[in-house]
Amino acid sequence: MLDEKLEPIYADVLRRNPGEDEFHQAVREVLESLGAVIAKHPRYAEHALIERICEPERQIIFRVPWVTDNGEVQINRGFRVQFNSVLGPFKGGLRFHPSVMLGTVKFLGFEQVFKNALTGMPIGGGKGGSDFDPKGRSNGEIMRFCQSFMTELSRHLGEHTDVPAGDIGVGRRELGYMFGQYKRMSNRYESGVLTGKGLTWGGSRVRTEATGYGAVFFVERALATRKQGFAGKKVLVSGSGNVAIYTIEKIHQLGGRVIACSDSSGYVVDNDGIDLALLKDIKETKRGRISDYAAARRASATFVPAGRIWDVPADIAMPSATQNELNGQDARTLVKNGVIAVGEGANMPSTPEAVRVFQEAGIIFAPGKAANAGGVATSALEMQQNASRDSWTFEVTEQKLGVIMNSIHDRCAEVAEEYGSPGNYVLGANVAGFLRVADAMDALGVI
Ligand code: NDP
Ligand code: 2IT
Repeated sequence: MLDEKLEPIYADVLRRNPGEDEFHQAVREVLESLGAVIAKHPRYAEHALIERICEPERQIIFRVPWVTDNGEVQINRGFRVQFNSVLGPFKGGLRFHPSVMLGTVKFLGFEQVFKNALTGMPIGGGKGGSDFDPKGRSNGEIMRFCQSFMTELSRHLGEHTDVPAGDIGVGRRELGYMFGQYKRMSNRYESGVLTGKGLTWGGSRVRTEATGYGAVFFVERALATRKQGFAGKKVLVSGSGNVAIYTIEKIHQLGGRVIACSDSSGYVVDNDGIDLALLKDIKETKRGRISDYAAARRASATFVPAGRIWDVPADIAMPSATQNELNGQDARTLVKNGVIAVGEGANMPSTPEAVRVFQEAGIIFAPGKAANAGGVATSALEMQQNASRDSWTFEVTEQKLGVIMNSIHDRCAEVAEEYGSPGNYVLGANVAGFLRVADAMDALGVI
């Protein structure tokens, strides 16, 4: 429910951003949490502070022309939404997927503002990407696309201005091509302009693993509040990309068993537990499909084309693919099958109805902007290492990630309690993130 003072603000967001359903959804979720804030501290409803937070500082849309291996000219659209820089340079990933449109990038940028605030680190929020579809493209085509994309985007970036990283469809390879082009154009070795870099060219250890590991650390800490843990638990992890793979890795290290994962063509169930070395080989090295996994593990695995992974009975679910991939019906199925915790590795993977079902069932629900913040937090650690020309060991970096995730968890829990809803990590994350951004905005005048 929206507080009546917030209703006109939301109506204005709908009016100013027509057709951007995902952005509306993300804003509404945060506004629903802010009723409790303005009831306690009415000053946050003044000076159009909330309205300003809902409006991006800058939105950039550009043409990305490139040439296929066959010599055909293609046109894609590039985006960068620089949402809020009150806490530091704009920071957030780039997504290459055919579904990307302005509303997608705006929803992700808006989430990123609060997520980055929750990390406690000096980073603002932004997001970018393109409707380019990397599937089936050669290395040469990916490189030419990335170079053209960066040629235009570069004029808006800088280590003190805006610092992109990866997201769906953008990993080490794409970041390499983009960093190479930025370096040529700027004639500077400006390591801090991108994060998620390779270890030989300014990257940080643990950045590859960070989002998945961090999500598992958050859920492990939440489970501990109920005297539980991952050990011995059966887990579903949707997706099989960067976040999913390292979620599975950390769950296995903690003694849990991931029995199913997926991609956009369907899911696999492997009752012996997902063979991670095989999954990495198929997904990271061969860039294959999840059905290839089932074909290689005939004895224990089955492939279910186009089905719902959430139908598989399990103790814990970690949606780690994409937005709105888990709906109200899926949530009811999970609850009926006895799920005790849901941790979002992806951004906004549960629909509002699904979130309600989890909350009414009283299970642990860890929202993406808190649970998946380990990725961007480790990006901020990469920026620290770049600024000091230093490079830390895996152990030191992972330990820092663990400390950050515990502190995000504890801050969300503390704020949820303070605002009258103990255990409500959605409220805790939205309010804790909002307060940090709002206080800084207020201090800097009307910006
Ligand atoms: P990847 O591109 O590495 O993997 C994405 C996975 O999700 C693939 O298995 C892909 O399947 C699946 N997927 C993507 N889109 C869809 C769709 N529309 N329907 C069904 N499946 C889909 O991306 P990441 O692992 O990096 O990102 C996953 C999620 O985590 C996203 O929500 C992202 O915003 C979020 N995130 C990522 C962070 C990071 O550091 N990378 C940090 C925080 C959040 P297929 O290959 O078939 O397309
Ligand atoms: O959604 C996210 O937090 C990311 N894709 C990572 C952003 C980053 O800058 O590391």
